Amino acid sequence: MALLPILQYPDERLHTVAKPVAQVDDRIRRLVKDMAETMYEAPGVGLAATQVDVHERVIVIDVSEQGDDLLVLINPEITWYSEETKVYEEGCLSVSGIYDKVERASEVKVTALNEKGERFEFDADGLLAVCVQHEIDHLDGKVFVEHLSMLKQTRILTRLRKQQRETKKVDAKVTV
Ligand code: K1U
Ligand code: ZN
Repeated sequence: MALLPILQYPDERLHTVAKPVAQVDDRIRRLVKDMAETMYEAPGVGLAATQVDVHERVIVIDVSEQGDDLLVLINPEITWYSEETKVYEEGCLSVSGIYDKVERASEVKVTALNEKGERFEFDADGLLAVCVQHEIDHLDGKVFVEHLSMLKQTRILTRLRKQQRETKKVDAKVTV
């Protein structure tokens, strides 16, 4: 297994639209294992393949308290959104240190393939519904901050660019 580097916003590659998986084979199962290891180590409750620079429609999620209930979604599709919405304070492993409120459908119905390539369906609410919508946004090249106002997006970009400049300076000092 391997830990995969996670792309950091505003990396342009986060805006790539992922392609459907043509065949669920050992290559995809290896990607799923590496993504799960990367998500648990981060730690996070979800990860989309886009975030590790693989532009295929694969997601891993674990919203359980013990972190022992991995959900693998290959070629996921949301087939129904509730009219009722809910605001949740979201974070993102590709947007370090930024949390903000996003309004999304409070319940969704989802269809996807599992690691064996079998289709399954489920209903999601609560954090699972938020997470599925957040991760499918990643596969469509959208990062959660793009749900926020332009003013907030500008402030976030300024903060992240400053953080990234400072990290580069520290890295340069360490290598000297
Ligand atoms: O897609 C990602 O970057 C993962 C993201 C998923 C997510 C979280 C919350 C709302 C919407 C989507 C994260 O996992 S951010 C980290 C996080 O929420 C968390 C970390 C440790 C324990 C519990 C939660
Ligand atoms: Zn994210």
